[in-house]
Amino acid sequence: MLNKRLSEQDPEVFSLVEKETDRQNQNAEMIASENFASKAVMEAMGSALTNKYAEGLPGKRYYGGCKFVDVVEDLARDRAKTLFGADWVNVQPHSGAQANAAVYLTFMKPGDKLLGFDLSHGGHLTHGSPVNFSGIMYDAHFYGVEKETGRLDMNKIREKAKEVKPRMLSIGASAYTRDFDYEAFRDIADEVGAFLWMDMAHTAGLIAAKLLNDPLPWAHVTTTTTHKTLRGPRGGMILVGRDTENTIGKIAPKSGRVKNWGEVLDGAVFPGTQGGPLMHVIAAKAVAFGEALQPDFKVYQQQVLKNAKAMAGALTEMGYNLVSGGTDNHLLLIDLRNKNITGTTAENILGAAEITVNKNMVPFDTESPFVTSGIRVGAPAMTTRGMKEPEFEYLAKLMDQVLSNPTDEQMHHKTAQEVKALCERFPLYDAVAI
Ligand code: DSN
Repeated sequence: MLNKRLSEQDPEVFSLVEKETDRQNQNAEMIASENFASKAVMEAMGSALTNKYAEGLPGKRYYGGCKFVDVVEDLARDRAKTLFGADWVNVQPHSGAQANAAVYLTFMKPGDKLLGFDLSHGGHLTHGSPVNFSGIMYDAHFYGVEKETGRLDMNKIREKAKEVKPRMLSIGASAYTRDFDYEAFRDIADEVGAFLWMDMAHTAGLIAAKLLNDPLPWAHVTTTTTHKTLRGPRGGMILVGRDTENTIGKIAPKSGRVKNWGEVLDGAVFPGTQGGPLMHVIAAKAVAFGEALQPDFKVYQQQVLKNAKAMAGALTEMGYNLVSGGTDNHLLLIDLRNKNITGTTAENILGAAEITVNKNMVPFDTESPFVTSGIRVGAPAMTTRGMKEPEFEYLAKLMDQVLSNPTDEQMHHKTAQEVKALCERFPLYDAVAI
C-alpha cells in the first residue's frame, strides 16, 4: 500500500487531480492571486517531509529526528533573507492569514486600534474586516482610495491616523493597482506612535525582483504568502527588515526577557498560533526562493508588468473602465458599471468561456459583495506559461467578446475553443502534475 502510485491506490482522487490538471492546462487563468508552481516545488510538497513533526525552530525542536529538516528550514530562511534583504524571517506560517495572526499577537492586545486599508476599496479580509478575527478582536478603522482617482491620498491617511491614533497601521491589498509610498506610511506611523505592518502577499514577487518599492526598510514587520507573484507553494512567511530592532524598540521598549523582536514573532507563530510546521511546504518554499534568486525570475516579473499594462491598454481602448485608470503592478480592477453587467455575471460567463477571473468589489460599489460591480484580473499565471503582450491583448479581445455578448452561449462556447487553442500553444504541465 505504501509504495503504490495514487492512480493505483485511489483512482477516484487520481481522476479528480487529473481533471483539475487538465482544467489548469486548458484554461485562461486570470485570477490575480493565483500562479503555477514549478514541478520541483510540487515535488518537494509531495515528499516524505510531510511525515515529520518539528515543533520549534532549527536546533531547538521538541522532537527528535530533525537533523535534515533543520537544514531544510535553514535553507528556506537563508534564501528568503537573501531574496528580500531581511534580517530575520519565519517561514513556518501555514498561510498569509496565519502570518498575519502572529503579527497581531505580537504587536496588539485585544481591543487595540488598527488602521487598515478598507477591504471594499482593495484591502484584505485580515486587515480588520468585521467578519474576520482581526475585526472581531481589535478596534478596526479604515482608510480608502479617493473617489475621483481610485488612489490612496497620503494626506488623508495622515489625517485619519491622527484622528484614530492606532497601535498598528497596516498596508497591503488584494485589489489595489498602484504601488505604496512606504516612506510616507512610516512617517505617519512615527508621528502617531504606531507599528507599521506591510502585507505584501500580492506583490512579493515583484518586490523581490526590485520592480516595486521595497517595504522592508520602512515597515516594522512584513508578511506575505508564498504562492502568488512569488510563485512558490501555498503558504506564508514573516520578515523583518534591517532597521527594525531599533525602530520597534522606540515604540515599545523590550521587556527584560525579550532578546529581539524576531524572537517574539517566532513565539507568536509557535506556540502562539500554530503547532507543528509543514516541513514539506517549507522544503517547497526553499525551492521556490532558490528559483526566485535566479536571473530569469526578474525577467518573468518584468514580463508580468508588461503584460498587465498591455491588457490594461487594450481594455481601455475597448471602453472598459479601470479603477485608478490603469495599473503599476500585476493586476487590473475593472468597474463594469458602464457595461451594464455585474461582477457575478461577468465571472460566470467568462468562466463558461474558460477564462477564470473573480468578481470583486470596486471602490464605492453600489452592489453587495456577493454581486459586485467589478472583476479583478491578473497577469502572473498566464505569464508563467510564457505569454507576452500580443497574447494578453488577444485575451482582452476574448474577454470583450464574452462581456459584450452576455447571453450568447454560442459565443461563449466559441471563445472557450479559442482559449483552448491559445493555451495549447503555451503548454503547462504534463497530463498529471504529480
Ligand atoms: N484570497 C487572496 C486573493 O485572492 O487576493 C487574498 O488572500
